[in-house]
This record gives sequence, C-alpha cells and structure tokens, in this order.
Amino acid sequence: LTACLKNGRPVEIEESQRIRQKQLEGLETDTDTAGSIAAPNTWACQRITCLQHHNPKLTTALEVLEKHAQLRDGNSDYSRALAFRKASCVLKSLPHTLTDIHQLRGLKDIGNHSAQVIEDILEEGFSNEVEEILNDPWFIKMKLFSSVFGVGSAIALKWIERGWEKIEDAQNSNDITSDWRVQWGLAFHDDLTSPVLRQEADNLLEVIREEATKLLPGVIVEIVGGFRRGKMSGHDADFLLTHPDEGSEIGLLPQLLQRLQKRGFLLAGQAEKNSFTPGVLKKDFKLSMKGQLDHFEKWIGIMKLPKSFKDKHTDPSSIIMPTPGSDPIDGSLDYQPSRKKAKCGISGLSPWELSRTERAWCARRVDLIISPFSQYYYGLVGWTGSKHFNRDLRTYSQKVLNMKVTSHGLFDFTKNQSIPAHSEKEVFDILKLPYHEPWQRNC
Ligand code: DCT
Ligand code: MG
Repeated sequence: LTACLKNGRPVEIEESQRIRQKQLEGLETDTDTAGSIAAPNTWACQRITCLQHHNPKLTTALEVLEKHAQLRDGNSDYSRALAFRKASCVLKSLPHTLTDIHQLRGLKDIGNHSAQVIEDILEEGFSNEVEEILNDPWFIKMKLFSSVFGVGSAIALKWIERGWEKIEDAQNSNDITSDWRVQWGLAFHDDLTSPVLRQEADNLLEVIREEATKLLPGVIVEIVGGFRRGKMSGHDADFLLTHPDEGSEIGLLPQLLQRLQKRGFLLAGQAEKNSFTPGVLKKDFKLSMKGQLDHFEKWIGIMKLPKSFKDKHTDPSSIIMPTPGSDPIDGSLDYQPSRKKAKCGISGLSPWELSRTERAWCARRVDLIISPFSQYYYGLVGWTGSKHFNRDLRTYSQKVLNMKVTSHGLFDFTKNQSIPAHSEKEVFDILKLPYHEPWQRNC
C-alpha cells in the first residue's frame, strides 16, 4: 500500500487515512494537515491528492471524458473538461473507496454529468458513455494525432478530415505544417510517446547540474513537473534553474546549451527570452500570458538521451554521445529544419533520416526554465504543478483572497502590492493554505 514518496521515502496510505480520520473527528488541529479532506466546499489546493488513491477505476473513466471534452472543444471552451477534472480530483482525495453515490452528497465539485457516470460505474461496473468514447474511431484518431509533439486538437482534426488514419499517413505526407515541433514530433513519434523514466530524468539532472555548475557555481537545478510530484515516468523532463545571486543567471541558458550541444545531447529545440515585466503580476492572467505558460527564459526541446540512462548504474558525467553535435549554425540553438528536405544543423541529416539511423540514444522532450531568484519559489510551485493544482490555486487566490498568483509572484489587490516569498512553504503561508509536499499535489 505504498502510496507516494516523501523525500524519496514511501509514505503509507494508512498514515494519510489516519490523519484524515482524525480531522473528520475534529481531533487534529495541526494547520499543516487541516483542510486536506474532501469536505464540502474545499478547494483542490487545500486537499491532499496522492498519485495512488482509492478510486482509480472512477477517476480513469472521468479522465476519458475530460480528454474527450478537451479534444472536442479545443481551446475555445475548457469548462466541460474542467468539470470532469474537478470531479476526478475530489475522488482522488477521498480517504476510502467510493461504494455509494450518496457518499458524495454535499461535495461542490461533483457535477450532474460526473455524478451520473460515477453512479453507472458503481451500479453496473461500467459506463456506456465512456465505453462508447473509447471505441469511437474519431476519439481514437484524435488521441493518436494529438500525441505528436506540437499537434493540438485543431491540427489533429485537419488530419482526420484528410482521411488519415495512422501516424504513417502524416509521416509520409509532404503537406505538413513547417512547425519544427511537428516535424521532429513526427520523425521521432515512437521515442517521444514512450514514457520518460525517472532514472533517465535523474541521470540528465546530474549532467545539467554538472555543466551548469561549471558555468555558474552555486546554481540551483531542480527537477520539477511530475517527477517532483513522485511520478516514476512522464511525457517529458522539466528542470528549473536559478541562482541566489540574482542577475547572475542571465546568460546562463545559451552557454549551458552550448555545453550540452558539445556533449551531443541536443537534438532540436527553441529558446525563448525572458519577457517578464512587473506589470504582469497584476494583469489578467489570460491577457498577460497570450497562450504562453509564463514569461521565464526557457528552452523547449528534444534531447538525445543515451539508452543507458534507463539503467541505474550509468555515470552520467562520463557520457559523451557517440555523435556529438557540430557547432550550432547561428549560435541561437534554435533548430527548425524542414523534416525531409533541409538538413538539420546538428548531424547533417534530416530529422526523418536521423530517426532511422542505428542509434544508442532515445529522443526525449525536455524543458529547461531559468528563474530569477526573487521569483523562484513561485516558479517552483508553478512548475511542480499539477496543472490542475495550479489552476485551482489561481481561482482560489482570486475568489477567496483577492490575490493573483502566477509562477512569477503574487499580487495582493487588497493591499495593492506584490508579496515576495523566500521558500515554498511561505508561498502556501501567504495563500493561507496548509503546506502540502509536492507528492500531495497530484490533482
Ligand atoms: N503546467 C501548467 N499549465 C500547463 C502546463 C504545465 O501549470 N498548461 C505546469 C504544471 C506542471 C508543469 O508545468 C510541467 O508541465 P508538464 O510537463 O506538461 O506536466 P507534468 O505534470 O510534468 O506531466 P508529465 O509527467 O506527463 O510530464
Ligand atoms: Mg513534465
């Protein structure tokens, strides 16, 4: 019954159950754990949500509906998808296996549609609606095509309208968007859809830490995203970098990329400059972001990880890829070649040709994010996620506290000032939330 990891140590479900039971009985007043039960009117960011929980059958079904809603409604309307996610998050934080729909009475995040699906599964063992979606050819194709890096529901839909059925149909076509992500995403689809293992991310962390420290002693490099929340695999590896001496992190990213490039780790990617201005702390979230996740300097790309990285005993510091990269073409480390025609700047081969060579490496999605130290702890919370935890945190802050929280900081509209944080715990304190470890934020 190992539930999740705390500082690398397993934590038992029974322990969290014991705490929740005490809270229910009003025996435990510890503010660190208060509010973690799925009580009426609590927010997901107030509750403990672990990776392993008591209701996987129900949450898996609700997440099928969420995915279907996301693909059907695209970015235009997220409300249906959100309703299913909210309901599945409530079920994930329950201290017991749900056996009767009435056990959910009074919980604010269970909408009628979700309740109906839950009831069907509790009574019949399955939901017709979910089964129909899982067998729907449109859904199967949408899921397949949107699994390509850089492909969202709009492009996936276009490919279906062309009559395409398989990834090979897109790979064999000459009429594909020139977006570098899609070009590389198609060429390396098999690699990029096989899960990145925790061991690979840990080995890569060592490499990045080693190279970044040579450039900037004292640099902090942290694994974020799902791995920080205790996941054993993920669709990518996310790393957040900062330095306590604010300003010294400027210029680190291009130099780090050069070093990784020299060691043969870079395949393709795109760097984004820091676009933060103090004004964004106050601005409406949707307006200030314009489709971006945040304003940090970052590199979004694909790296070549040796297959030996999956093995525990690799010494990453000794690794130099068998085909180290040549110098980048223009120093920008942005590679956006055409998939089949132009050669890519790294090995002289097109992505397509490269993917078909005999190779000792696997293509992996990697994000490198650089944060100024004064924004670091907000950035750490944001990049740790989960995505829904962040979304809930933002709504809670706005509605309950009249505050706006992002990965860059927090603005208190009542006091008309931004509030700095000097630790992750302080972020939670400012938001009047019980501190929850990363592995408890898996909603
Ligand atoms: N994030 C967010 N909003 C998004 C996407 C991401 O707040 N639209 C945050 C939360 C998690 C973090 O950034 C990293 O993002 P992903 O890698 O997409 O998520 P993940 O939880 O790491 O999932 P996976 O394990 O599959 O990589
Ligand atoms: Mg991730």
